[in-house]
Amino acid sequence: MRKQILPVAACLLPALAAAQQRYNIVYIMTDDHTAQMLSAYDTRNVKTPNLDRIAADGVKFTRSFVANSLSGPSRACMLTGKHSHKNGFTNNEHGIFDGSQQTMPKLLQKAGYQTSIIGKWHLHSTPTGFDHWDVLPGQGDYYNPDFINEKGRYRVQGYLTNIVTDKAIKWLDEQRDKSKPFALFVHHKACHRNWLPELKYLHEYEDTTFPLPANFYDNYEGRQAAGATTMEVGKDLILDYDCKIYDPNRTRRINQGYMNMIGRLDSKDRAVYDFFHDSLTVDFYRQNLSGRALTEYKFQRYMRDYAKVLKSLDDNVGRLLDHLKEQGLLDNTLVVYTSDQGFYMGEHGWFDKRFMYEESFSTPLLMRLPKGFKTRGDINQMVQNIDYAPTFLELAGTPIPPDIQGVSLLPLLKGEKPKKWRKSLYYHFYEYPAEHSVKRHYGVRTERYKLIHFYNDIDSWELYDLKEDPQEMNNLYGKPGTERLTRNLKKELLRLQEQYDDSIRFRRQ
Ligand SMILES: [Ca+2]
Repeated sequence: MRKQILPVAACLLPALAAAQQRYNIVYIMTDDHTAQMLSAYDTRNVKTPNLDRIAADGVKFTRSFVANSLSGPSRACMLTGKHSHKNGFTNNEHGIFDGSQQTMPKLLQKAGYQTSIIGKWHLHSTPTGFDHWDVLPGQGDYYNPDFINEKGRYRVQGYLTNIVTDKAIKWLDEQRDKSKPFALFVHHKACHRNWLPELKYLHEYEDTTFPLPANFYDNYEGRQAAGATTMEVGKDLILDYDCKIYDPNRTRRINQGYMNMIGRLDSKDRAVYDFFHDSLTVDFYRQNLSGRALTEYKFQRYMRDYAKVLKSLDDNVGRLLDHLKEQGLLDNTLVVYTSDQGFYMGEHGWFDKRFMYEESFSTPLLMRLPKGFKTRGDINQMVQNIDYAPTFLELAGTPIPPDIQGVSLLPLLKGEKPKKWRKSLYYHFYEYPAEHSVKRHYGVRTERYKLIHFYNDIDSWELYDLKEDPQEMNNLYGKPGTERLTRNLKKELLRLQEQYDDSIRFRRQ
């Protein structure tokens, strides 16, 4: 039989068509952005209209969690689809991410994707698995930040959140190979401590008085680990470093780290910054605050600065969405918005994260789906950041390696109702002794209950009924009537520790 000879153009067409049909991924991850400060989740504090657009046009995960509520470890879980003990990056203080291991960006590259990461990295080793990387050294700076790429370290003038978005847009427009599908990771420093706002937003929210959470004056009764921390708004937020209050005459020693950060501003911008904060400081000393009045003053400063930083972030997410639309990319792209974990906005009297309590165990997760995915609204199944890697791999049409511990969310995005969806989540936090003194702990969360074991230099269990006690104030562990529930949760915890092959386990008594 004679072979049919196709014209050259026709031979190329299927390949071209296949490339065009493959979905792109734009993954936007912020730092310490919590659902209480995202109006698609919670309307009490701020409006985030651009983030809300992602939810309105797509889906909002209402039970979205991390595996380890801390920057580097959380990022490592996301990149590998594995819990901390498997990817090896358990804590920020002693961890260096082993970039030679299997990661989702590397697997996407193998599948023909072009990969790029811009912004915060915080895994200490050089990024691997990215065709293009342009990242912050360590935590990075809000003002006139330094970046590191393959050529070395350099400084960029401007406000970090704007610069990260500029770089993402530039990569999309000018630097990528447009014949390939892409995965772009846009990692913001916003809204990380110490919340330095874009100068144009210095005055935003200054007339807003944010409501105190109901458990702001928590006394930590029955919760030994919660009472041992150093992350209280009243005691532990630092007046100059965090609240930007300092003696206008500069006669007192000011935190050097803070001075270095604002010292990056050029003299004109520095004058604008100082003018605002000097007047704030004069007003602060005039009030002569103490006790609860001082604590609540710090709370308002914290909330306002966080909200200001968030405003620039929301603007920039809107700018990136608009750009994707203008370039005709939205129909073929999964846009993901998440944070590396949640955060306390005064709940339990705290700022920061780390605990397996809901505010910091949770993380916002919004997705705008490519054309053809009809699912909209809330997705209520329990999901975790180890699920992102398998989701992206399945979306890219490439196999999910069996050692990945997360589960692809694609069936949920397709509107399927999987009968065997997970019924419980595993969590493990390691960074202790360390800043904020949150004890090591692991735990299990089911739809309704949570069991946590704090260990290392403590042996303390906590049990919560999330339906009756969503703020986790009433530790039920050891209370009469909870014996069977506790037994079942311990069994489930052990099952998860075995399933995920975590060698640090409790011994069943
Ligand atoms: Ca973080």
